[in-house]
Amino acid sequence: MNKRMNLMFTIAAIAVMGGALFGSSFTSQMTGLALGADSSALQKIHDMGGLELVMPAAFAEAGNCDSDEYADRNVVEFPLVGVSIDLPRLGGGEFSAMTFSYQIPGPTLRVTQGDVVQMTLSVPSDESTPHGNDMHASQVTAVPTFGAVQPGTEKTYCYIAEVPGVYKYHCSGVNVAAMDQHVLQGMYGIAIVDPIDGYSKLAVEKTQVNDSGDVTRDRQFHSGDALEWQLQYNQMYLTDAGTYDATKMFAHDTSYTAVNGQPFGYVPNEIHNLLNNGDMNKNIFVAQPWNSMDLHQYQSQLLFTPTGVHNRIFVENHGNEPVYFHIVGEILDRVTQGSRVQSAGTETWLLGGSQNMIVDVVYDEPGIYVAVNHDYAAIYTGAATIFVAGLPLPNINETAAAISTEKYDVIGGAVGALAYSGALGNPYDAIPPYGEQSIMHPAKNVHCMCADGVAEAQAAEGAVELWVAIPAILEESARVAAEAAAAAEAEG
Ligand SMILES: [Cu+2]
Repeated sequence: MNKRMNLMFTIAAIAVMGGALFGSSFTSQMTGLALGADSSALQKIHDMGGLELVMPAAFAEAGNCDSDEYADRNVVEFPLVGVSIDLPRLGGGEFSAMTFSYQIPGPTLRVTQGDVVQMTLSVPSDESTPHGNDMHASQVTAVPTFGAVQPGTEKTYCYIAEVPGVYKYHCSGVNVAAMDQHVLQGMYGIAIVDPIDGYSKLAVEKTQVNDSGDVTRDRQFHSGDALEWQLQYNQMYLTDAGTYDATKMFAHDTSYTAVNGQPFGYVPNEIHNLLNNGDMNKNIFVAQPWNSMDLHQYQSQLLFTPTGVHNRIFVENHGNEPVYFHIVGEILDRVTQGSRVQSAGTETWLLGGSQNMIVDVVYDEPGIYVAVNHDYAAIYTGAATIFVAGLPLPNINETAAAISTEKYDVIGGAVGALAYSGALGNPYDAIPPYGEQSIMHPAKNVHCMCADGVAEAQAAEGAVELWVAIPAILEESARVAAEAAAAAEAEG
């Protein structure tokens, strides 16, 4: 059997499985390529009464939330909605997104090792397909726990988060059928399970010249508290119409590489240009694809951090291409998976599909650093994420100082926070929910590949709508300048 036939066989088998379990509901999800092969086998399974008959009845209790085991533990509820919506795509137009709770990625769950997670997935009655949720942080029978939830119904299961680390969760499609489509169109997210005894302190390799003039090791330590980030990688395979393109997926022909649901979602925009002496042609990065305040929550943003601070980055690869995680200009000070350190002082760390890590990094020098998937096809399709450490941009500092007013102290906020996030905030969707050892970001701005309702909820939590704030700051600055000029003229 050649490779192609093997592939066809696998797809046919999955189609049979999905079809047998869920009758005809799966068929709209499968591509013609997948279905053509073996409808007679499908009929045979159907005639047998479906594969569901082979499920042991004991599994009916899987994920039951009434277990005595949970009695004295902290229970964390995690409600999700499986829903299809249209979202904007790079270059204009929209794509047919599938989401958990109207956002890509879905909400991040954060618990402590030993907590009980009570996950409820509900699917609205007008949704065109069932969905399921496979949480990699759980250790429960996959069938029927991760099985499809029909439109108009909901399903709850519980598990103990026993092992610390970062874990993806993802739609399981219609009992595996069309799982590729559901995940690659947006149904994925992460759970962070904090270690029960906390994050360990970070050692960073440095050298120094001692009093005798010898170069010696100067290992520097940072506490386990950190400024935290989340970066989730995935591929997008789209037709021109914005629907899922299975042919491209099988060919590994990536349309875009998304980071937190958006290709090039963390690069400079016109706000930074406005501050950069207002020279809109002098970009500080070559590509500014989401470059207008009219884009609201979809406008690209930057990640701002002070120098000398312990950054903890939770990274997940949701896709089916490897992620060669590298930060241009930096060395990864530590790489951890689960509670085991895998490497320290390393240039790049490789994540296969559905693999994760925690990267600890301290930026020593003020400047621009770019987190990439060091696969050129990935970089140029969206996997470039810009960190700005400290206050390294003199033009912006000068302009920010000039537009600072009593009402909007732009430069004061930035200087006070030792990073531009003190004035512009950090993008909401790049920040995981705060844990016990999180250093607070000075401010957040509204940013996400999400429906307007999610953006409004971020704003209600205090995140800054920069498309509102920046014009107001500029207007106020102009008013103050005009008043000063009028006063000077009156005196003159
Ligand atoms: Cu789904």
